[in-house]
Amino acid sequence: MTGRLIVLSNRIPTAGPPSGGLVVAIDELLAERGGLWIGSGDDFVDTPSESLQPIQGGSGYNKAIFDLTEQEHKEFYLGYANSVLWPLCHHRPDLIAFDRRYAESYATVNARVAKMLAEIIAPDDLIWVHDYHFLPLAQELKRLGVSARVGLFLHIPFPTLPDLNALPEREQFYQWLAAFDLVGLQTEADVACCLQCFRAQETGEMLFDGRLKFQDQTFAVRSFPIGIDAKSFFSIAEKPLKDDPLHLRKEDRLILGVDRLDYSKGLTHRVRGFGKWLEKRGAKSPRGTLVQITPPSRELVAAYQDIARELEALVGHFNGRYGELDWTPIRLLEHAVPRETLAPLYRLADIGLVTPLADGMNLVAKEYIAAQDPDDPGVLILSRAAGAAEQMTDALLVNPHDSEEIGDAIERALSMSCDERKARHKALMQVVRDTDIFEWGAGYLDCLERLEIASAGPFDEQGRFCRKSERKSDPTMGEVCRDQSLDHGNPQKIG
Ligand code: ADQ
Repeated sequence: MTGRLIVLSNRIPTAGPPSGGLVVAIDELLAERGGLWIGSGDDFVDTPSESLQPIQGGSGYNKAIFDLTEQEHKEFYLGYANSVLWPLCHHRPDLIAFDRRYAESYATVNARVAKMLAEIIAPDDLIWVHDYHFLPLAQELKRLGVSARVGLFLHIPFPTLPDLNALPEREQFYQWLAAFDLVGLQTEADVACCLQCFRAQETGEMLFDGRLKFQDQTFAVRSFPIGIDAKSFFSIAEKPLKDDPLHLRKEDRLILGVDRLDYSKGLTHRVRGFGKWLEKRGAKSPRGTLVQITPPSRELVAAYQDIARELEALVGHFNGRYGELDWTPIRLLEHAVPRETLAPLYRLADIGLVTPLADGMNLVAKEYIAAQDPDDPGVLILSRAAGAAEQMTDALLVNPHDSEEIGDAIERALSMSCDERKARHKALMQVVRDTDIFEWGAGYLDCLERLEIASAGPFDEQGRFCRKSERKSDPTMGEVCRDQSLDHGNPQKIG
């Protein structure tokens, strides 16, 4: 058993009890094993402190924040993280903001956070870094002589090799990642992409034990598909909404979209797809109303500023064209709604429409499934470009760029028999339950802790790390993946 768990994420819940799947999971993991959660504070300062500042709020563990200046918020967070790395990883190199000050600020903030961390890390601590805001952190810690194990989990897609070539700091990008002991990615497709990028480098090679070597660093890359707290989501969804906020007719159908306002979420393509369905809808078809709940995000980033206008124009166009005196086909809400409203809305919806153009996982797809009534479930229409599509193959999978295909999927979902809906939901619910947020957190940490023992095995034949629930005990090989045996496959000993 290793020492303390130290979690670093850009955001940290600073007030009140934790809410939201990821935050709850990290809170529970830390409460169970003790440790420290570090993130940036809510207020900007003129001169950032050189040490971490403890804050109240962790039950059974500690919390601390680091400062950012307003300039750093602009250049490190809105700049390098969200105007360079975010578009890079979401296949939009055309949207990358090429401003060298962003890279400088990113390096400065990461170096400062690493220095503050280095002062408090003990050699047997486990450091778990979240997301693209802190890619250089392990390299900085190593420079400072920290020997503790450091893992990264990237919540967004891994960039493709051609896209990575658009990054001015591409050389550093490889060094940043290789300095971690474990790079956790959402999907097997992301792992394949990461391996391809490293193997294309002169000094990149794959070792026999499945780890990667780059220059003088050796590290592991594995997929850990993130999940939700399915049980709690189901129980919130079961509580019906007070009064009927939608006022739809009994025979009307509800189609629901829930996403941050982001170009990666495919919102205009989605509305065009719904427009195709409206266009083809027969005179006797039921009315379908699309409720799209879309709170703004990163409004100060240039690439985000036109999306709302474009979306509003499209919604106005289709409502004008297909609406009737007593029916507005698309309702657009540009603000968040509380979870207590969102979960029962998912349950009411005949279709969950989740069509991002690129997405690390997409938790809305999993929340929609968890919220359904198993005896009369709705249908999930899911983009093939969402990480979730790798696991949720019983959804109606669509090409998010093709509005015709989205329109046809809506028609198919609305006419699907109850038996087919139930069978698809059952299979999807199994996936959501088996890979929930707690399994994800425990699986990642288990892998990070076991790295020295036979390179973090066991892995299945696709190179995916097997979680505790997926393993069996083999008399000669120790713990192996359940679907492997000595006769077929290549189990790796871990203990
Ligand atoms: P996001 O891009 O934020 O997350 P997603 O996975 O869908 O995307 O999570 C969004 C969360 O915010 C969900 O829990 C959802 O319920 C909530 N939310 C979204 N719109 C809302 C609204 N209008 N009102 C209230 N709540 C809303 C990033 C990556 C994803 C990855 C997650 C987790 O981009 O690919 O799945 O991290 O790793």
